[in-house]
Amino acid sequence: MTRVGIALGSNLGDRLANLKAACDLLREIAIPGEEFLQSPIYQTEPLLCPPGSPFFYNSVVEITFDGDAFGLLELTWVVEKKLGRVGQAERNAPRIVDVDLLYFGEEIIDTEMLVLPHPRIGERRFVLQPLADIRPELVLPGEKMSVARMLECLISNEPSLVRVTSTIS
Ligand code: PH2
Ligand code: MG
Ligand code: MG
Repeated sequence: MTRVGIALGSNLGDRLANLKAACDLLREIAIPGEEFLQSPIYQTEPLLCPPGSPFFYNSVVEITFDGDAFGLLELTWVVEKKLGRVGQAERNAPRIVDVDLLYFGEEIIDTEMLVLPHPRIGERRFVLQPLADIRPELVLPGEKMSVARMLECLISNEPSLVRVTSTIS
């Protein structure tokens, strides 16, 4: 059994409902009775998205999962599909939901399909802030600093995030 961090984002349709629905599906994947951590939801400015993209709602959850990282990766695709996400040609085009693995326990994975910990955690306030809300003391595999410290050290042009709710559900 492994503690796993997962980032959720939505910038299409009812963003709050989309994040809640994703969270409900992740509850079905998580081991029942184990702690299900969920950050507040933030409204965030699109980063490296096509011009005119809507603002995102972002949050992070941490669950306990029984299985391997690639199995969980496939389940995240199932969640995205169930909520109606369709493949788009344009990079970072608006999406109903984006479910990204951030870390899988202590594992370091570097394959074409999956890189963990997620290589851009340290650059993204829309990930670091909600992650620091739920796991400030966490030191990601391969890192020296805690997540809270990474957030303090973040140099980013992203404007500060606007908190929309205190938890997802
Ligand atoms: N996701 C991206 C690219 N840019 N910007 C924000 N604010 N939030 C996201 O979730 C996001 C992004 C790629 O998945
Ligand atoms: Mg993403
Ligand atoms: Mg993704």
